[in-house]
Amino acid sequence: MNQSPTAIPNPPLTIQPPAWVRQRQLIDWVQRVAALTKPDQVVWCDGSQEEYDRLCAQMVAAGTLQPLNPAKRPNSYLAWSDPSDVARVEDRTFICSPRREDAGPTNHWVEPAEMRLTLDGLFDGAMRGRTMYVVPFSMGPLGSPIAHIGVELSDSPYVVTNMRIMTRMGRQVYDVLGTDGPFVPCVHSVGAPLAAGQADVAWPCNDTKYIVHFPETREIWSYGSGYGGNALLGKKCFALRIASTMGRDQGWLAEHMLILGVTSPQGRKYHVAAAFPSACGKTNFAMLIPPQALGGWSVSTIGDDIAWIKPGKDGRLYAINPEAGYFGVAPGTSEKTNFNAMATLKENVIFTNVALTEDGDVWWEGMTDTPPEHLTDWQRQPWTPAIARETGRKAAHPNARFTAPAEQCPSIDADWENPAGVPIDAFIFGGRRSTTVPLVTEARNWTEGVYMAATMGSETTAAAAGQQGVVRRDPFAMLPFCGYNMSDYFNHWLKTGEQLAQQQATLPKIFCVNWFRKNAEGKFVWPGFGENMRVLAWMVGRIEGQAAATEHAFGLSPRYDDIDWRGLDFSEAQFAQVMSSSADAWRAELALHAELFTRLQQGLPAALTQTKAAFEARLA
Ligand code: SAT
Ligand code: MN
Repeated sequence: MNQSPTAIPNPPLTIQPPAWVRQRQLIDWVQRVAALTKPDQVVWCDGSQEEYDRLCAQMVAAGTLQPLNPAKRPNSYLAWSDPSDVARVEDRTFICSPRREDAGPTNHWVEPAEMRLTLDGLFDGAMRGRTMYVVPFSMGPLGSPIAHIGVELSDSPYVVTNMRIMTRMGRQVYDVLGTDGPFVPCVHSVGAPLAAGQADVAWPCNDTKYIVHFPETREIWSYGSGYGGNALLGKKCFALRIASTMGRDQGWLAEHMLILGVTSPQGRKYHVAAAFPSACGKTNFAMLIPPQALGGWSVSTIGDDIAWIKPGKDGRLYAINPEAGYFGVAPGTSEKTNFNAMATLKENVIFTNVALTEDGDVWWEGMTDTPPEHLTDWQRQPWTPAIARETGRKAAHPNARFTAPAEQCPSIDADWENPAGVPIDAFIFGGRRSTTVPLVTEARNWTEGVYMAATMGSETTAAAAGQQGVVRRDPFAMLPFCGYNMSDYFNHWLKTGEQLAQQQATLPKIFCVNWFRKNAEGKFVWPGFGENMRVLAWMVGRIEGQAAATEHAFGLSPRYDDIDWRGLDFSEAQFAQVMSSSADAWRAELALHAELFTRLQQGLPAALTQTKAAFEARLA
């Protein structure tokens, strides 16, 4: 009997895992998610160059990617997102622990069963008309004792190609998993199913967005966005939110920190991990080129965004960069501000939301002193400097990004893939503050350092949707990324210090910095970038017990003469400007700390309220 093809009901989707996938639980999970999301097909990614090239070609055909001029930027592409999908959505980010207090007052919480019902509804058929890609990845060098594995199921080829740059992605991950190795399941859909015959758009997404974490079962579900931290689930969702809860349970730290190596002119090498909020210069600091006049310092890059830090047997803390690429902010990046980043971006890059030049290359504000005469801006509109002057329209979105392989960075550290990690000698915490917070302060002890980090404030940036330039408390630069109760997180840091001290270890020093002080005209006073080496050199001097410091109410600071000024015209008066902190300004600041503490209240470690009281007493 003849039946027309349309009358044949769809057979249940067969997911057909390749022979190299042997983890049974994983296969069952893929089957379940496919049954729920109903994609047209399932593709098991192997991470090969052929696969990457094929997906890029497919996205070029679909209008998602534009190939750049191979003579200018070999093997590189430009993506323009939907104008509504350009940054992380903190309001739509949820931590679904069983109890509200486990997520704490700084996270959005929904009861897990309730959230699962919502997600079941959203993901039912969400991948119709699309392909579901199975993306295995390792955060950290494959097989490192500090590394962990995740698998992302996504209906976005943009996500797959970005994940291949940002993580160790591909078939080799299954060898580490074996038949029963643990992995963090991550499900992602752009939330734009296609009906039969419906044409796709260049950047599918949905106005409804959910970025959901279940810390107890270590699961991630992301819906509605194709962008950065919302969609590349190895990054903020796994390597920070889920990993911070793993760290709490297993005695280690997952931090929003760059990691750098710094070698003194005498050839002694130290490692520093530094936390700054998104879009506050972590990538620039990690790739810093020391001024030549300082004579023989060098800086090498281990990571630019995330550090996983585990205590070693010797009582020191060892850090790895769990990522394999940089998802950095393009605007403001130039040969002057970050030469190494520009060199990293020469080839094999995916750019997102930067402008396109007439000769098929990319441009963004700050890349060159003089902008090109004609561009196509990130919203696909013609752009000229005159249009920009008239309308204020930017050629690149302020949160435009590059995705580039870490190994292409000229300053990459020889140990960046060392599975054992690098020993940390100092932590730096920094916010973006036009006023009040001095250029650099050293904590007198671990507890004081934890206090400084916990009470850090920063002006908001374009990295997250919402109002920009408003000061908010951003403890440890982890406000959007801590997967559990912030008070418990502070406690975890205090406990980590106590445990190291018990082993008679030398604890890393803790410093607080602010590169962003402005004068009355609203101009930055501190030159920043490579000149930050001067502050870093002073810190190394402090680690070595060589550099002097004076004590004041909030800790220890260099005097003008304690910093090496060779090759820079920076006066004592300017230094006083970036170091100044009036008692009134600090009283106002302490009132903001008090507000934070009131908000956190439950479980807030007594050591922090005591430290605050001690500061107040010193200030009185
Ligand atoms: O979260 S993103 O990866 O999009 C960028 C950031 O906020 O650091
Ligand atoms: Mn970041």
